[in-house]
Amino acid sequence: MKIVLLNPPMSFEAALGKAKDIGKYTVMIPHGLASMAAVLRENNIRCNVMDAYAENLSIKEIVARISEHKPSIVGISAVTPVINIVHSIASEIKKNNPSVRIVLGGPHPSILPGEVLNDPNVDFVITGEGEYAFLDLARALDKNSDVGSIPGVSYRKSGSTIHNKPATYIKDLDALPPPAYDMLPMDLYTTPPQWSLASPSYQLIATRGCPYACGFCRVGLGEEVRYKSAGRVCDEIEYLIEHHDCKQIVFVDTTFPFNLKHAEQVCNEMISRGLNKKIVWFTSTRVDIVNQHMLDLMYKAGCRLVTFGIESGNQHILDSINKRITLKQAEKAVAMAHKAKINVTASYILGLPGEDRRSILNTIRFAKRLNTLYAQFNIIVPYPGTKVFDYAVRNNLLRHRNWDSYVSLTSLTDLEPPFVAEGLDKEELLGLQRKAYNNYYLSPRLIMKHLKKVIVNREFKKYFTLTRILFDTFK
Ligand code: B12
Ligand code: SF4
Repeated sequence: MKIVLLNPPMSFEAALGKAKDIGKYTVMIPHGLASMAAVLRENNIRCNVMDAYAENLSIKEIVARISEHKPSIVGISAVTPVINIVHSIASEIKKNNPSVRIVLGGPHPSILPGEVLNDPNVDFVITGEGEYAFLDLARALDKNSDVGSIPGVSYRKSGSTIHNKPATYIKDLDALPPPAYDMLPMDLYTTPPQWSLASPSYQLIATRGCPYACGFCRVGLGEEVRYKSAGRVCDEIEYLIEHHDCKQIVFVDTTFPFNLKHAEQVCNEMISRGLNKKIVWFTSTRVDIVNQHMLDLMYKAGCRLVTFGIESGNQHILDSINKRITLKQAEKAVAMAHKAKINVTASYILGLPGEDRRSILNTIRFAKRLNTLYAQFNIIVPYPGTKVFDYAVRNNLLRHRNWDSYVSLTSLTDLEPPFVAEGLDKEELLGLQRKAYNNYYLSPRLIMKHLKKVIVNREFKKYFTLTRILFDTFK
């Protein structure tokens, strides 16, 4: 039995329009596939990872490579905006290799397995974590045995769609083998310039799961947070230093640190192994989780940049999306991070349900008051499985289900926003996003702050790239 795991490509031009160059800077390790590949290998199953996103492969090139590998199963990962490309790839693979079984997994198939299985070229969907469900499915297919008892698997049988009982989430993340980095094109991975503190930079996962259920979000790895031990996290970092000369780690967890105890364990282990002298790191966490002691320790362990999801400058909007934070907590967390000498990226969402021009202007004002080094103003995308999606459907505000357009939206593409809140129209929303970026980054106070960093840290190349991207994007 031979398996190919595929990270599908995405058209930067279609998704990012004039800002397509940004795509080149956001090619990150597909950690889900890397972990699944490691589990297959550990169980003596031959497997390859094809990162068509990183290699920017066309459908033709993907199909040609798959024909060379001659796999019996192809597993493909899908987020919402790539699902249509994934269906096209599945169709082309089947045309050339009709006996290959196609299995889909990842955030989009996990929430809409029935819709995905309407495509006759897709044989199975695995919902939730893929490692063990995929291993069990592959073994069952190899032996031609029944798949009905494998948790997490959906499939067609006699004209109807069967959803087996859901799989339980993996309790002990340390029991997973380390990600199969050796199967990936490691030289191709990049970190967006605003997250980039040193190069080469690689991504890592220290936890899985999130209990918060914010209205705009659904990651799909369960509500219970599971942690890699401090030793395991540091072993993975040491591997990346030894084998790939890693100088920066980007934690792509939904929330890391998630609590003080784990933060202390990981940071102290980094310090005791001297990793804080070899790498710097960046992470995303919540404003209600951090405290001064934690941030000071994070700095000591090498953290230089943190993202807080602040989302809105309006308390009633924060409450309506179930963010469970207050504006006061946001201000305090940013002040504490600055005191700890950690720079901050604040992430905001514009156009949430109930928003109008006034509330968005409030968010822009609030963002300016916080004065973080970077601010990101994303327009809401109602991903299936989120409460915002359900709200849009319920209130007849979902304008289309063209999944290709479910990407970060800007006025630089011709993509139609799938949702525009009742108090706004599309042009106004896009105009407010432009205003947010212009107001934020053209403030003399922030320009001075960045200039100081350019000179003190000699970050000329990074700032040249960032300025070019911003100029291309918002000129
Ligand atoms: C890093 C990251 C990126 C990186 C790299 C993505 C990549 N190649 O992996 C970049 C910056 C490029 C990115 C881009 C986007 N991302 Co992103 N990203 C993440 C992030 C933070 C981490 C992904 C990760 O490594 N997770 C850890 C691993 C272990 O989990 P996993 O990937 O989900 O994999 C497990 C299961 O899903 C499953 N599985 C996954 N693939 C497969 C395949 C098969 C065959 C099977 C059986 C199972 C399976 O098994 C895996 C192991 O258990 C997640 C949030 C998160 N923390 O998960 C968002 C997330 C996946 N991204 C999301 C989104 C929306 C996007 C964008 C559309 C944003 C945009 N620009 O508009 C783009 C899409 C571009 C693209 N083609 O990928 C959403 C997906 C929502 C959705 N419904 O699709 C998430 C969940 C964030 C969120 N909260 O909304 N992303
Ligand atoms: S936004 Fe962050 S805290 Fe909220 S549900 Fe998503 S991952 Fe969890």
